[in-house]
Amino acid sequence: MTGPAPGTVGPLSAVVLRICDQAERRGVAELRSAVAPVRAALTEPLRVAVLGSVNAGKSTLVNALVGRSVAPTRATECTRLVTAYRYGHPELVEIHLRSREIRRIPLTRAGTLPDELGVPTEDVDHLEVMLSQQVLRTLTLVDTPGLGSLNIETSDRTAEFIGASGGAAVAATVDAVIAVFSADIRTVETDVLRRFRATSGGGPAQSPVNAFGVLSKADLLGRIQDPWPEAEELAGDFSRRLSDQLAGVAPIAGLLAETVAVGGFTESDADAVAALSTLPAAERRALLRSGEHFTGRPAPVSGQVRDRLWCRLAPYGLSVAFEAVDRGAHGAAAITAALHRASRVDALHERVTGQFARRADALKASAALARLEHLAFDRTLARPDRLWLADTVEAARLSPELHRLIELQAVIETTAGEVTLPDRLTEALLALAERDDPADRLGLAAGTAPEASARRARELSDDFRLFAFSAAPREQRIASVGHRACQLLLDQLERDRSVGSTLGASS
Ligand SMILES: Nc1nc2c(ncn2[C@@H]2O[C@H](COP(=O)(O)OP(=O)(O)OP(=O)(O)O)[C@@H](O)[C@H]2O)c(=O)[nH]1
Ligand SMILES: [Mg+2]
Repeated sequence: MTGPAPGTVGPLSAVVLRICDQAERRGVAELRSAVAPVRAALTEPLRVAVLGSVNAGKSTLVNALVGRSVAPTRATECTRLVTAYRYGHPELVEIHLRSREIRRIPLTRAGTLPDELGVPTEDVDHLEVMLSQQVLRTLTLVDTPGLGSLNIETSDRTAEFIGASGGAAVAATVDAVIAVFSADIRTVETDVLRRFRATSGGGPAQSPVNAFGVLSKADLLGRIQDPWPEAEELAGDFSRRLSDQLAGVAPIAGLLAETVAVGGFTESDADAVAALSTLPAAERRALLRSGEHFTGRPAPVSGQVRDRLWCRLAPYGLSVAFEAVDRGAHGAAAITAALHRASRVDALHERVTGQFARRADALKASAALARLEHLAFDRTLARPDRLWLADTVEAARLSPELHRLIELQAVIETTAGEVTLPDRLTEALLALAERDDPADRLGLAAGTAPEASARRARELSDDFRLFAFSAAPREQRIASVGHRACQLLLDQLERDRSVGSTLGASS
């Protein structure tokens, strides 16, 4: 199986990987096999699960993110199975059976999942689909069966896979979650999200780092020409109601996003839209009233082509395309650019790259620590091993090496507006938590001399400390994180300096 080279493990994940190595060296078979999946997840790209109710638009969103219409968006056997899309050659489908056997079958000629697997779905644990899409080098996307499905087993598969069902947490291999909503929030979703949060390491007082929401099908809300005011209002409402479980909810037009991402709007589609645009405005509006109107009313484009346009763009996309042509857009590329903007998919990409991919190391390390912590309660392991795990994980959490996880959490709380620091300290905390080079972390130019960096670290450390004196408890806690980050950075600068002088002396 193709995964990233072990060398690409980030510094925080490396700390947790060392705990896994120590666990293996204890030489206890049960402990070793319990820790093996945690270890494996640390050496792979971040695993992000897309979950939500039946028909919410999950698979459409997965396709939009993968950049290929590979996940089925019609009811087939596969929509009832957890399916991970990951980077790998050659492209194929791995059927992971409950018996632990793995069968391999090809994708269809169109490069999609086959409708039938040739194995009863009850025997299948999950599917892993190897694809050569570049985006999967940094993220593995996991499509899940709809929560709240009439078929309880289908729904349970999702809960089990993301580790939200009771004791199965350790089996979970998901580091982060995108929750997809259509028009409402159902209890089953909030339950699963709450349990995911509990098993993935986020404390109740902290904002979620590893989960955000998408209000998909935003194009179906409000006016055809401009669904956004209603979509934003609803997304804002979801965001407030789920603020304990999600770092915000972004409205997007998922179907349009998929069409654009997979290059589904062609030159012949552009010609068809141009031909339809010649119709009077009132007739265009009448066409957009329903699928039957669009394909059935007299128009200078064949019914078959119109059917395809309706399926790929839906009324909102068509209205955007007409408007683009009215404004002089010509050809597939120009209309596609307008559709891309109109889908608001960039908000999703920003979250996926900003919140998830950029913080992959921290998210993976956090998820792995939480999994190890859960193992400490796993009664199938011997008591000494459980105690050892509990102590080792606790010590790691408090270690200077993993302080970055605490800093990151502090940033999330600050940027979510839950804690108010003076702007200069917010900026300083952000740089400390999110950057790598010591000078850069202190807001100084790259290549700044270590002495000047140390001076700045001391100043900043004092600034955080003095602010904490008169701050409210929450702010105090965040400021002390900033203070400790500065102190640890000072230690690092001292160490680097002494290594430098030793090297200087020996050369
Ligand atoms: N208009 C519109 N239709 C959408 C959008 N997203 C999905 N759909 C349609 O909604 C239907 C369901 O979409 P899927 O992506 O299969 O939904 P799902 O959540 O994966 O469904 P299950 O796997 O069966 O639970 C399909 O017909 C999609 O084309 C959207 O943003 N706008
Ligand atoms: Mg689906």
